[in-house]
Amino acid sequence: MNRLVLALGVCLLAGLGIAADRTAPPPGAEAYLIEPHDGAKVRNPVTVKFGLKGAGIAPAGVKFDNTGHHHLLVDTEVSQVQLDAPMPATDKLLHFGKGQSETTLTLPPGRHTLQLVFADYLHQSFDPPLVSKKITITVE
Ligand SMILES: [Cu+2]
Repeated sequence: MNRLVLALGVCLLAGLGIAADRTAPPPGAEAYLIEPHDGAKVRNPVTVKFGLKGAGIAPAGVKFDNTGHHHLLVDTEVSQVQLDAPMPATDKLLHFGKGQSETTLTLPPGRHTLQLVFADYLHQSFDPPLVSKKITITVE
Protein backbone atom coordinates (compact mmCIF):
# COMPACT_ATOMS: atom_id res chain seq x y z
CA MET A 1 0.00 0.00 0.00
CA ASN A 2 2.75 2.44 0.95
CA ARG A 3 4.52 1.59 -2.25
CA LEU A 4 1.40 2.42 -4.26
CA VAL A 5 1.04 5.79 -2.51
CA LEU A 6 4.70 6.52 -3.19
CA ALA A 7 4.32 5.55 -6.87
CA LEU A 8 1.29 7.81 -7.21
CA GLY A 9 3.20 10.64 -5.59
CA VAL A 10 6.14 10.22 -7.95
CA CYS A 11 3.78 10.21 -10.96
CA LEU A 12 2.09 13.36 -9.74
CA LEU A 13 5.42 15.13 -9.26
CA ALA A 14 6.62 14.00 -12.68
CA GLY A 15 3.44 15.39 -14.22
CA LEU A 16 4.09 18.75 -12.60
CA GLY A 17 7.81 18.52 -13.34
CA ILE A 18 8.13 21.01 -16.19
CA ALA A 19 6.43 23.83 -14.35
CA ALA A 20 7.99 22.97 -10.99
CA ASP A 21 11.52 23.13 -12.41
CA ARG A 22 11.29 26.82 -13.22
CA THR A 23 12.66 28.88 -10.42
CA ALA A 24 11.81 32.38 -9.33
CA PRO A 25 14.37 35.01 -10.29
CA PRO A 26 16.52 36.37 -7.47
CA PRO A 27 14.46 39.00 -5.65
CA GLY A 28 14.96 42.47 -7.10
CA ALA A 29 17.05 41.18 -10.03
CA GLU A 30 17.06 43.30 -13.17
CA ALA A 31 18.40 42.78 -16.70
CA TYR A 32 18.95 45.82 -18.91
CA LEU A 33 20.76 46.93 -22.03
CA ILE A 34 23.63 49.32 -21.30
CA GLU A 35 24.38 49.95 -24.97
CA PRO A 36 23.02 50.86 -27.45
CA HIS A 37 20.44 53.26 -26.06
CA ASP A 38 16.79 52.99 -27.02
CA GLY A 39 16.28 54.96 -30.23
CA ALA A 40 20.00 55.02 -31.12
CA LYS A 41 21.20 55.28 -34.70
CA VAL A 42 24.17 52.95 -35.08
CA ARG A 43 26.51 51.49 -37.66
CA ASN A 44 27.73 47.92 -38.08
CA PRO A 45 29.21 46.20 -36.26
CA VAL A 46 26.82 47.04 -33.42
CA THR A 47 28.25 46.60 -29.94
CA VAL A 48 25.62 45.44 -27.46
CA LYS A 49 26.41 45.52 -23.74
CA PHE A 50 24.30 43.64 -21.23
CA GLY A 51 23.60 44.85 -17.71
CA LEU A 52 22.52 42.82 -14.72
CA LYS A 53 21.67 43.78 -11.14
CA GLY A 54 20.87 41.51 -8.24
CA ALA A 55 21.90 38.24 -9.89
CA GLY A 56 25.13 36.56 -10.93
CA ILE A 57 26.39 35.19 -14.21
CA ALA A 58 27.48 31.57 -14.54
CA PRO A 59 28.24 29.56 -17.67
CA ALA A 60 25.42 27.45 -19.09
CA GLY A 61 25.22 24.02 -17.53
CA VAL A 62 26.66 25.15 -14.21
CA LYS A 63 24.09 25.31 -11.43
CA PHE A 64 24.65 28.02 -8.83
CA ASP A 65 21.82 29.67 -6.96
CA ASN A 66 20.72 33.07 -8.24
CA THR A 67 22.77 32.88 -11.43
CA GLY A 68 22.13 32.40 -15.13
CA HIS A 69 23.27 33.71 -18.50
CA HIS A 70 22.09 36.31 -20.97
CA HIS A 71 20.02 35.68 -24.08
CA LEU A 72 19.41 38.36 -26.67
CA LEU A 73 16.22 38.54 -28.68
CA VAL A 74 16.76 40.22 -32.06
CA ASP A 75 13.57 41.40 -33.76
CA THR A 76 11.67 38.92 -31.64
CA GLU A 77 8.90 39.41 -29.08
CA VAL A 78 9.13 37.64 -25.73
CA SER A 79 5.62 36.35 -26.44
CA GLN A 80 7.03 34.41 -29.42
CA VAL A 81 9.40 32.45 -27.15
CA GLN A 82 8.28 29.34 -25.30
CA LEU A 83 9.38 30.23 -21.79
CA ASP A 84 8.56 26.99 -19.98
CA ALA A 85 11.20 24.96 -21.83
CA PRO A 86 14.90 25.37 -22.59
CA MET A 87 15.12 28.13 -25.19
CA PRO A 88 16.44 27.12 -28.62
CA ALA A 89 19.47 28.92 -30.07
CA THR A 90 18.63 30.69 -33.31
CA ASP A 91 19.86 33.75 -35.19
CA LYS A 92 17.04 35.68 -33.46
CA LEU A 93 17.62 34.17 -30.01
CA LEU A 94 21.29 34.35 -29.15
CA HIS A 95 22.73 32.53 -26.13
CA PHE A 96 25.70 33.79 -24.16
CA GLY A 97 26.37 30.55 -22.34
CA LYS A 98 30.02 31.31 -21.63
CA GLY A 99 28.84 34.12 -19.40
CA GLN A 100 29.52 36.96 -21.83
CA SER A 101 28.24 40.45 -21.03
CA GLU A 102 28.60 41.91 -24.50
CA THR A 103 28.54 41.01 -28.16
CA THR A 104 28.77 42.57 -31.60
CA LEU A 105 26.07 42.15 -34.21
CA THR A 106 25.96 42.84 -37.90
CA LEU A 107 22.41 43.73 -38.83
CA PRO A 108 20.79 44.78 -42.10
CA PRO A 109 20.16 48.53 -42.38
CA GLY A 110 16.87 49.63 -40.85
CA ARG A 111 15.02 49.38 -37.55
CA HIS A 112 15.63 46.50 -35.19
CA THR A 113 14.54 45.58 -31.70
CA LEU A 114 16.76 44.11 -29.01
CA GLN A 115 15.70 42.63 -25.67
CA LEU A 116 17.48 40.52 -23.08
CA VAL A 117 16.10 37.42 -21.46
CA PHE A 118 18.19 36.30 -18.51
CA ALA A 119 17.69 32.57 -18.01
CA ASP A 120 18.99 29.74 -15.87
CA TYR A 121 21.75 27.19 -16.42
CA LEU A 122 19.34 25.06 -18.47
CA HIS A 123 18.55 27.99 -20.82
CA GLN A 124 15.12 28.11 -19.24
CA SER A 125 13.46 31.36 -18.30
CA PHE A 126 12.85 32.18 -14.68
CA ASP A 127 9.24 32.43 -13.57
CA PRO A 128 8.30 35.24 -13.80
CA PRO A 129 10.69 35.92 -16.70
CA LEU A 130 13.66 38.20 -16.08
CA VAL A 131 13.65 40.37 -19.20
CA SER A 132 15.00 43.79 -20.05
CA LYS A 133 13.06 46.62 -21.58
CA LYS A 134 12.88 46.14 -25.35
CA ILE A 135 14.81 48.77 -27.28
CA THR A 136 14.57 49.88 -30.90
CA ILE A 137 17.67 50.90 -32.85
CA THR A 138 18.22 52.04 -36.41
CA VAL A 139 21.18 50.62 -38.28
CA GLU A 140 22.40 53.08 -40.92
CU1 LIG B 1 21.19 29.76 -23.00
